[in-house]
Amino acid sequence: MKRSREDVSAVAEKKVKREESPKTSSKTPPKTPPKALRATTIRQRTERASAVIHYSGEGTLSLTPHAHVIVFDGLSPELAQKVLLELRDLSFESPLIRTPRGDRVPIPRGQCAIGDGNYRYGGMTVVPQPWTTTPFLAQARALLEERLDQKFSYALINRYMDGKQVVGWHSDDERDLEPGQSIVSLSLGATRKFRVRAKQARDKDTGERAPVHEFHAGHNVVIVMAGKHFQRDFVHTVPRESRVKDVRFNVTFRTLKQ
Ligand SMILES: O=C(O)CCC(=O)C(=O)O
Repeated sequence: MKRSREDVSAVAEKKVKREESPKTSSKTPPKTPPKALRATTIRQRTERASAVIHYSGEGTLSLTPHAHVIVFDGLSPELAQKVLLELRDLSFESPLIRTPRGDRVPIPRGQCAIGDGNYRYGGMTVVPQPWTTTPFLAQARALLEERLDQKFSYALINRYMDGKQVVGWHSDDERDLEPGQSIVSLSLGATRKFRVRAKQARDKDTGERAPVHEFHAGHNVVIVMAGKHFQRDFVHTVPRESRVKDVRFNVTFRTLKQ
């Protein structure tokens, strides 16, 4: 049966209401904005596609008791600018990655890493340079460690030259990462969309298509994927946006297994 736009919005709104109630679990990382993130618009796309729920501003969205998105303004404007300049000077590569069909294709963005150990994904190892290469990024790491009460040993850095460069739907659940730890994403440069949705595209009970939660990944915005089941239960993406003509850098701070 064809669903009207109002029907779908109402369903999505109900879901948002459920998600907006802030969780007080001690598992939620401390020192994060206490307020719940509010949906600003809800857009139904086609009958076949999920509703997209947009969020803006700072706050926490609890998707489940064990999966939260926390958004806040990251660094001082001065430090953000220094980190951006530092990242511009790094050299980036687009290595070949193995697709689910077994082909090997270059990733549609540039990539490099800073850190203390190796990180493997998609059949490749991303060998990092030491933290001393990027002293301002190391300073940013220290501030985020203090704020989120978590140690980060590795920073994967993505460079999107414009809106044609993307990262597809995926979760960061590789063996080399300490399970259940937050992954903290710092955006610098052009604003892009950052989307999250349940891995299971349809609700088990109702058969409804899972909504897509969309956040503005603007300059100096930090988006934390928190909670022990975030990467198990959710996927994320930075989709194509042909209108974006400027470069964006993204740093995801991660905790490697010891
Ligand atoms: O660019 C982003 O915001 C996301 C990057 C990402 O998903 C990743 O590095 O795994």
